[in-house]
Amino acid sequence: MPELTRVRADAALDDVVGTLEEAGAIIIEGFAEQHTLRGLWDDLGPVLARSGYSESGYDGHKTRRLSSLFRRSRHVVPLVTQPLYLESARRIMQKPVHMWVGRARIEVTPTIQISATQAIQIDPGQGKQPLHRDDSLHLRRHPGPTSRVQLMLAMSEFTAENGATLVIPGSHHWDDERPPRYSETVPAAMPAGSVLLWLGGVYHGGGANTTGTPRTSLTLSLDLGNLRQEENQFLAVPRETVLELPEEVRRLLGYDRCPPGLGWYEMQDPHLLLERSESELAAVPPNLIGLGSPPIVS
Ligand SMILES: O=C(O)CCC(=O)C(=O)O
Ligand SMILES: [Fe+2]
Repeated sequence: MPELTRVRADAALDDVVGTLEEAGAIIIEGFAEQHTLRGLWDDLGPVLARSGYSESGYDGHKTRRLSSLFRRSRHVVPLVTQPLYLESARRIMQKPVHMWVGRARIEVTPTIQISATQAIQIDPGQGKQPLHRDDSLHLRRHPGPTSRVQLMLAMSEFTAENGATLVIPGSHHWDDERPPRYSETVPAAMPAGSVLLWLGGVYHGGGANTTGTPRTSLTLSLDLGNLRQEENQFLAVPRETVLELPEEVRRLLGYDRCPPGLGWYEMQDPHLLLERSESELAAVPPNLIGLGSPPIVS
């Protein structure tokens, strides 16, 4: 089995994008700053410890999961905005698409958005999770364009014995008839503070924890902006919290529209809702697609 490529947080963006496109996965060591990791433990650790086990075998009877992470911790922000993650996701998913509007050939570039957030703690005794592709949520067909780039932060060390995520490198190139096998996986063993990044079409699953201590992680996904978010971020993150976030993160949470015209509010860019009062918003002329007016050509 090919090993996972490992780089440090000072790696070049081109190299990370190249590895992700070819192998579908990469480990970046030293990704999270120490104070971010400590802050995540402070904010999420106690709540995670009180969270019950999942009811479903797929999610794990010995696995604790905690969601709504942008509501629970401001330390999630530097993870999603770390350029090796955010810019890789942009480069891989924000590919221009052309279309005809009348006789005008226009190119539009989709947005990307935060989809799901979870802290995942695999406790001793948890078995392997079934191998799966996370982009199956959107019924994607393979091989095909990538619609998700996912991050898994090791909040504690990941080892082959304690449940490190199992990954099949290159499996995003497979078609939809080939089933995944555990014998084809490699464990994403990595020190705390490292991340595994992988594409939505790559087969993976949580590993078994045969040790006496939990494996703790945080995962979040960036999806193409024209798909439904896995976790309903409008319900998960209250407006007061959204208002404290930088504009780029607000837009990633869904206060944005994906060209040519998805996600509008009052026929406008929904981010205006965060910037203006209702009455100011009513005075803004409708601009449904936000592309300007393509020329009318006979
Ligand atoms: O916890 C892990 O290592 C993987 C979890 C996962 O892939 C999932 O729940 O979709
Ligand atoms: Fe998964």
